[in-house]
Amino acid sequence: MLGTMRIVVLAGGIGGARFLRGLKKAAPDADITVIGNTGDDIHLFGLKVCPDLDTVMYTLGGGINEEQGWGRTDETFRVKEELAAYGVGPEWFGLGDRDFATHIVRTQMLGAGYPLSAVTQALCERWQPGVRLIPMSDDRVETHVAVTLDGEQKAVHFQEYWVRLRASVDAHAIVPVGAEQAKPAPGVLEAIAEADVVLFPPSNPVVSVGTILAVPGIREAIADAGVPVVGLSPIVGDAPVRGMADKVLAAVGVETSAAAVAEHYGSGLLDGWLVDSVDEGVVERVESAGIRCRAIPLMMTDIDAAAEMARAALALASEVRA
Ligand code: FO1
Repeated sequence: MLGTMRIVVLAGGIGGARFLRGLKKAAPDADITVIGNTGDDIHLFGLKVCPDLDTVMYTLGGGINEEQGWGRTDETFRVKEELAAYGVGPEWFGLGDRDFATHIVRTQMLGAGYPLSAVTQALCERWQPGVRLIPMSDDRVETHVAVTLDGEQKAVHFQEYWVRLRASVDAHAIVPVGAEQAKPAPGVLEAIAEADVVLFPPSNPVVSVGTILAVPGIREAIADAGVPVVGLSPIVGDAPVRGMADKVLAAVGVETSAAAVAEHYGSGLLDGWLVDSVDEGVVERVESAGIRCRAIPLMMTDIDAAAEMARAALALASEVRA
């Protein structure tokens, strides 16, 4: 390919961030735009928290808590303890002191009238993630999960479902509240139109990539861009590599398997799909759905493993382009 390769990646939290770290290593000269999921965002203590944007920013900027995969390194929880002493919760969400500073700056800028995309750019001035990180939308979108608790049907915020309930109850429905009215943030559609390749990392297909695709215009722009779209399965064997993809896939009627997730995206969107070596057996099924498929190791055990996955995704992209 002549010139700088322009890559657009739709990213959720941990899986997206770790894949991006590998992609940067695999394609150091590429121009990478990350469209981040903001459906996980939550307002707590009067502050706006954007877990997925922050996970990408901290991971690529060297500030992430590696073991946890979210939050800051060397974290302390003094502020949270003091809030708890006032009886102010929620106690189930772990916000550390260093992380708090990010949310204070973000909330202050939003209050001053800056859109989330401009705020994210300002936060990235510090972290220098080496990619252009854009929220999917400047408009508020909040993923809610319909559950039955104590015999009662109710909708809870995604963070409450995942962090407080630990996805221990079935999800009946996943609703990206506000998505229908949301507009893609400035730069999102332009980046897609100018991309040479679009990648879906092994992020959650429903609450991460699915939420981004639910913003009107984004799915259409990707399908119409006329460039290879390649995804990596977040399901290995019959289980999610991390997180609760099985619970939220069940809520949208999709079986937890690498092949079913590819079919869920569909050949109208996806040109190529990478599955783990243990799922070699589904390659034929995915290909018969009109999606080019390869089986390779998909465990991001370290940066080199993630870089190998990124190389395979880019190789599959050039293969489907040919
Ligand atoms: N995940 C947890 O399991 N427990 C937490 O207390 C928690 C706090 C938290 C604070 C800031 C942040 O950026 C992320 C945080 N996460 C926490 C991760 C987050 O809940 C999810 O993993 C993502 O939203 C899913 O992509």
